[in-house]
Amino acid sequence: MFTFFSMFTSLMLLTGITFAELPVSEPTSVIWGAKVSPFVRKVLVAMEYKEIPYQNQDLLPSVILLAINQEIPEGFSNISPLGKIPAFQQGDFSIADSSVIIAYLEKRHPEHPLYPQNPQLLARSLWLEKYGDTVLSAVTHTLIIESLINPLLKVPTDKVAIQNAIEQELPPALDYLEKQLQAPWAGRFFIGNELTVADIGVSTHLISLKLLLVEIDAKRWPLLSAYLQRILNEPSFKKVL
Ligand SMILES: N[C@@H](CCC(=O)N[C@@H](CS)C(=O)NCC(=O)O)C(=O)O
Repeated sequence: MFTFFSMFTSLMLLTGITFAELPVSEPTSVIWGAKVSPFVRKVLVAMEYKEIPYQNQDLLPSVILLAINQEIPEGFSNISPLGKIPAFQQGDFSIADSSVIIAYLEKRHPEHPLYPQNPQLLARSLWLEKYGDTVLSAVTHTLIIESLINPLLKVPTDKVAIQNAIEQELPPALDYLEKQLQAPWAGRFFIGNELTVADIGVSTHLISLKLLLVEIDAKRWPLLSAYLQRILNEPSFKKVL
């Protein structure tokens, strides 16, 4: 009798697929966090670049949800122990922190690598990612808190803090990045001609500046300003923005 099983086996013989090769459907990867966060954007761009399907679960950090009397989704504190965004969840596996998530994705999905193979270039790309996450993030953090979050919480905006961030803290950080684009190892991107985690880590904060209407002066930072234009034309960024 031609059963469903024999029909299935014949189909496999015809297509040359064996049982071991049958695609196992994986649980969907979920990125928790609102896209307005530069750190969430960082992970979403990495997912797009690596062509990993995902679902983005829009969510503000726990500290803000509490301040505006909104509920923290059940189980979120297990997924993100510090209540920060982004957090990654796939089935019963979860992990927080943008750099940790991208390192995991690189191991799990080595296609379209974001880490250079050369050890020194790898170190340089990790350094620039860290520079974005610390130095640039300090500036964007002040601007996001003062111009977006405080009005939401009905807290007065500290205009002096905004002015200091834009006029005192930002220019030397952009000077440093301009120099990095003159380095012998730089190309279209910070490290050669392929996108790396350095580009994602730095430009996610440059994009926050742009969204907050803080422009990079092309006269003072010509390479960086042209670089940001290139980044904004990259398909992985375009899909997230
Ligand atoms: N090192 C973390 C930083 C994440 C982060 O600070 N996210 C902000 C939103 S942009 C947040 O959740 N802040 C809430 C808090 O600090 O409690 C990462 O790379 O993911």
